Amino acid sequence: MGFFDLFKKKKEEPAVATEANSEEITTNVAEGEAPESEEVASAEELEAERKELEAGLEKTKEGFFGKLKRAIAGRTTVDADVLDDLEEVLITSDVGVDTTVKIIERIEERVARDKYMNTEELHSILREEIAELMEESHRSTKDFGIEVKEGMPYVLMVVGVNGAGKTTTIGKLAAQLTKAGRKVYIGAADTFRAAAIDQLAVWAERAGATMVRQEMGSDPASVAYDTLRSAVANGADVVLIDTAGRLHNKVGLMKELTKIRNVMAKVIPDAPHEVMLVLDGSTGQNAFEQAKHFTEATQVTSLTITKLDGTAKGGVVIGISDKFHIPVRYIGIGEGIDQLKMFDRKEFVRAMFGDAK
Ligand SMILES: Nc1nc2c(ncn2[C@@H]2O[C@H](COP(=O)(O)OP(=O)(O)OP(=O)(O)O)[C@@H](O)[C@H]2O)c(=O)[nH]1
Ligand SMILES: [Mg+2]
Repeated sequence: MGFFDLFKKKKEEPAVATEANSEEITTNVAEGEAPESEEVASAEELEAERKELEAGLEKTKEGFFGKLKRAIAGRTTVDADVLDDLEEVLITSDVGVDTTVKIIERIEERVARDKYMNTEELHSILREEIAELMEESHRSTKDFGIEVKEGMPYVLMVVGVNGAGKTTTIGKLAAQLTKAGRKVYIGAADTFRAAAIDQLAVWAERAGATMVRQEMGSDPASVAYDTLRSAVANGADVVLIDTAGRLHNKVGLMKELTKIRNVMAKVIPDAPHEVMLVLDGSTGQNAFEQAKHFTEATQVTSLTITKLDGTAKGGVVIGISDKFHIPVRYIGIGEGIDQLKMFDRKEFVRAMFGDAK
């Protein structure tokens, strides 16, 4: 659940025909009679959100804290041995070597400055340093963090390897946006296999979004073009473009993504407004490799890390965000439609460390 539950009345507008090969599927969503104004999340809702996030990150928290606890058991002050052990804890929690070194150096500086630091203080300093390393990505919780533009659809292209969770993330995101009263178009530009298009169609229907599709095997750029044309003609607020993740060869990937971007810019000159790389958090270090691969192939402007439920490798969120200087926009903590969360670095750290004492 998002922080805001907005059920604005969906506007009825006539569908405008898409290009020759495309088929447009609009789902009629049940129209809610809901308040027009934003509802501020209540304390109970906030608490429920926190509990859900904590549950989703439980394995990472257990792994990290279990190791940290063992590392500092019986020690009272933060000395070189404790720092060595902390370094190992961070690395084995998938934070990544570079970010671990950065964190250790910062703590060393503070120990040198403050002369004495007990192991309890270490917790609160770790929280501070970790939160600071990650970039804040959302200015507002309105529209699930998407900065919808007036008069032009906001175009978000989703990239990532096979199985990372792109289609699922698009479905969840579309659901949050339609719930916020936004008109959402989804482009099935992963034309690699029929099942991929059908899977997206199921999500689009659940979310109450309109999907634009072509035959399996057709040109992804052509699907993206048609989706944008149709979205503009029908006054959509947000366009989500699904892409195939099978092009492991960098040159091929670069060509494909560049082609899709270029045709979209023909319809909306500054599109795509966001290129979101979806990474499977449970792959740990592999997610770093994928981030490297994709950032070299195209300009990636945001990240979503999925499957953080069921893995102790959630430390990747910290390391990837720091290493690539790309903000994490969302995290996936389950397969359910409402199990995509807006990433908030303070809430993330809070879920990992618990409330400050
Ligand atoms: N537990 C869990 N599973 C997830 C999450 N996100 C996605 N999945 C699952 O991961 C699997 C792959 O997700 P897809 O969305 O199909 O991945 P994709 O990137 O579109 O894959 P391709 O279309 O094959 O490139 C599905 O079984 C999803 O249900 C998550 O946050 N948590
Ligand atoms: Mg997919």
